[in-house]
Amino acid sequence: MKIGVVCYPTYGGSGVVATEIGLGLARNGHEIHFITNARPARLTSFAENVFLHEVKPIDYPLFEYSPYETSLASKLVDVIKHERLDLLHVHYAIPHAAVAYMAKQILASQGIHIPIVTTLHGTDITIVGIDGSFAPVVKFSIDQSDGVTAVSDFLKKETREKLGVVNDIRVIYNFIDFERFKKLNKDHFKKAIAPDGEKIIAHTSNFRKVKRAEDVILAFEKIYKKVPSKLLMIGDGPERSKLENLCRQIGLCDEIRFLGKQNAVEELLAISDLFMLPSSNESFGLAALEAMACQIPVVSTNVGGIPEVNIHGKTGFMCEVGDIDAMASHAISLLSNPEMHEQFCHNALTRASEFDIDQILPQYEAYYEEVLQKFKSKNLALAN
Ligand code: GMT
Repeated sequence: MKIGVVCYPTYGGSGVVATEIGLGLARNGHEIHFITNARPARLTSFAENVFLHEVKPIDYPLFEYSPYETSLASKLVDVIKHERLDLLHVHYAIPHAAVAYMAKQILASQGIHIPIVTTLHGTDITIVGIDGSFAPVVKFSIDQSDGVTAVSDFLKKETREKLGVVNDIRVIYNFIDFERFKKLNKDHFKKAIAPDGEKIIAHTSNFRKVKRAEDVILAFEKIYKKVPSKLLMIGDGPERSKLENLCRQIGLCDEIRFLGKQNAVEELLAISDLFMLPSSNESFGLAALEAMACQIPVVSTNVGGIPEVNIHGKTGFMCEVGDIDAMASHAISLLSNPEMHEQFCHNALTRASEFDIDQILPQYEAYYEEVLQKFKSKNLALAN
């Protein structure tokens, strides 16, 4: 199949998932065309069957903001027509589902018909999508997609309830590539960060408000009093300077390291003993799954799709949003009980194996086939 993939090229979860699906499909022999405004962060080297088409919006003095949607729609028309794509898969509904719909209509006027699959990732529904300034367009474009997937049951329900979407939604979970995310021996690296055998706690995110990364620091303040430990804050985003100030206020700058955006997250996870995800909402929690694949237990909140990934009392613990005492107390018990910790590490890996890319990728391939068949039958019926 020749498949177009539209996504955000950044370090965010949706871009990562989109890129990994594309690369996996290319390995399976499909021809993949990424259509994005920059090279996706995870598209690091040349891959056979993979093509990149960059969208470059034009600058004109009249525009306060260059109309990216118009440039993307035009690029989609061009790529779909000239590369003869069979299907277009857009990740993150805003604005991709609406732009895909526009491109599809333009192409239909030229006798070219292509089905659109939209994958919902989370904030495109839960935060941005339900905002009144976006909702009608988001709902319409999801309902007009030929196939819709969501990364968790939670997100499927939320899309129905909060946006009133009536289109069928298939849940296809996010996944993990065990070639990359696995327990690695990085003892020399661990020694550099924790020279006296301190425990290492990790948090990865884009430091947006929804991640509540300050709760990681406040919980760490409590953990540190009981267990000699270090905290790794991986990633970057709008809340970072506030977080750094908080570390200064509590006097733990030497114990908390801000590492910025990292390509090889797995190397940092390899030296960690615990992962914390205190988000106020999370449609899936890919960062937690990546930690679990590296055999790290997770202390998280119990919101959104997280309970579909982290199992309370087995692979980690879940707490109410903002319950810093509970997060700290679960972390302390895990870090100070080696037998329990070892059992949880084992359970984390077992659970993560259920999300192996080799199990999930065929679900996308089967779904594409299903959507294509339905699309062809519908077009045939319309033509007769
Ligand atoms: O977490 C973010 O803010 C980034 C966002 C994205 O779309 O890039 O992540 C969402 O999609 C990920 C991949 O499907 C999910 O694992 C995250 O849970 C989800 N984030 C939220 O729902 C807050």
